[in-house]
Amino acid sequence: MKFVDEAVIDIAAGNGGAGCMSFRREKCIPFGGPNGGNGGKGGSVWFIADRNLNTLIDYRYNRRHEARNGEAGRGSDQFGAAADDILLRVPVGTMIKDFETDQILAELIEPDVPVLLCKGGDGGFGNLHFKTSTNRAPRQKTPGWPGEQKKVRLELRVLADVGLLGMPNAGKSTLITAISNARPKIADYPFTTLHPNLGVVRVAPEKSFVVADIPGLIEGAAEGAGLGHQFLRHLQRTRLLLHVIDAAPVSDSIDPVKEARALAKELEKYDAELAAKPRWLVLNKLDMVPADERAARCKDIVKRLKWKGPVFEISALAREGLQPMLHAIYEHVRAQVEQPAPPVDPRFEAPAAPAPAVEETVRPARAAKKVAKVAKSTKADNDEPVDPRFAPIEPEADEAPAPPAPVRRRTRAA
Ligand SMILES: Nc1nc2c(ncn2[C@@H]2O[C@H](COP(=O)(O)OP(=O)(O)OP(=O)(O)O)[C@@H](O)[C@H]2O)c(=O)[nH]1
Ligand SMILES: [Mg+2]
Repeated sequence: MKFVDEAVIDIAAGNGGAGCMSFRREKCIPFGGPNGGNGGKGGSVWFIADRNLNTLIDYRYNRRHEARNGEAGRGSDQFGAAADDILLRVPVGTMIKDFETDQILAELIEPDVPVLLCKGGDGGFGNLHFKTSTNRAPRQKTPGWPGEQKKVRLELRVLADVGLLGMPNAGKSTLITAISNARPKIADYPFTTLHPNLGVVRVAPEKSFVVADIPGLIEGAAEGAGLGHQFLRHLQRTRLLLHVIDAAPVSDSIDPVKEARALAKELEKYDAELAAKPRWLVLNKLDMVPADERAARCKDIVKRLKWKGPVFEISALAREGLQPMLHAIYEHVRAQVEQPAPPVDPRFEAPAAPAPAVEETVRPARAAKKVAKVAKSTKADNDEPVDPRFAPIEPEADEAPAPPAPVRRRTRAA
């Protein structure tokens, strides 16, 4: 099936139905009163991410999606029926942008969570709605509200943890075939891969991550050389880029270092944020290099590139050197994924905090309470609060009481 990762479509919600103006007219029932019903609500347009889709091809050929209008109200107290909403299914990872302003309207990352894009118009009021005790024969009614309409651009950005980046024929598809369940086409001519392929890599039974293989990138891709650089958008949601380099080019005129630098420049031109993502070097096709030359060749490439980040020396075809690389990637991806706290079942007690911490937090509070209680009781006993600065000084136990001061008496002179 053809892979399409971009489409422009028109979406329109339904208009609300008009309200009705009508009066009850029946033999022997004079002044029957108003009985015009309200209009129904127009249908809304929702988008939902579907795990079973991986291309936007349906939207390339079917470009206008409209929900139906709400039904108008009628006499005899009949309200108009609301129209059904429409649900447009897109692959997980689709981004919906306004065509005119390029503003992001929604990103469908979670599968099966509907997102409202165009709200249907509300129905108008019939004259029954305007009936009051003082206005018993209202002749008002309102038309329905118009539904929203939008022209949107759908862009698919695949959801992968790791992206493979490299010149054509570097061995990206061979690598994803060796490490995952993906089976893309592999051939010894450039641009074998024309659209992204996803593969799940299982490092251990419960440990896995997703890799994306994209078409090769060449110098001048920003100007449209090769397949251009539009498919780089599929790497924007990854957490790590693996820059695959053919360390054993077929001809001596091809310099892997020069090619690697050109590719880094193309990344910069496309998006500075993408270029700033963590990037690891993967030197491939080392089975083509004699064993005694391998170390020197790799060292030379790394030195000339002035590369400071991690480097892996592998052969995707011979499946050599893959395991250490996969474990390192898994650890990196795991460290970046935020682990949400496990939900606490309210029926069971929360795990107890360490004892000293509890003591520390509870003690001062209890102590403060005790002090307050004591203070209160003291206050109740003695009306006047005692200021410690003026409290009577108690003599110490071992100190002898001070002798009474001599009493001076005036003696009368005889
Ligand atoms: N000897 C050897 N050949 C390899 C290795 N990896 C890939 N190749 C060969 O290189 C050629 C290109 O491999 P692909 O995996 O199609 O390369 P690619 O990077 O996906 O190329 P594009 O899809 O065109 O961008 C094929 O003939 C592979 O057999 C390797 O480790 N050793
Ligand atoms: Mg390929």
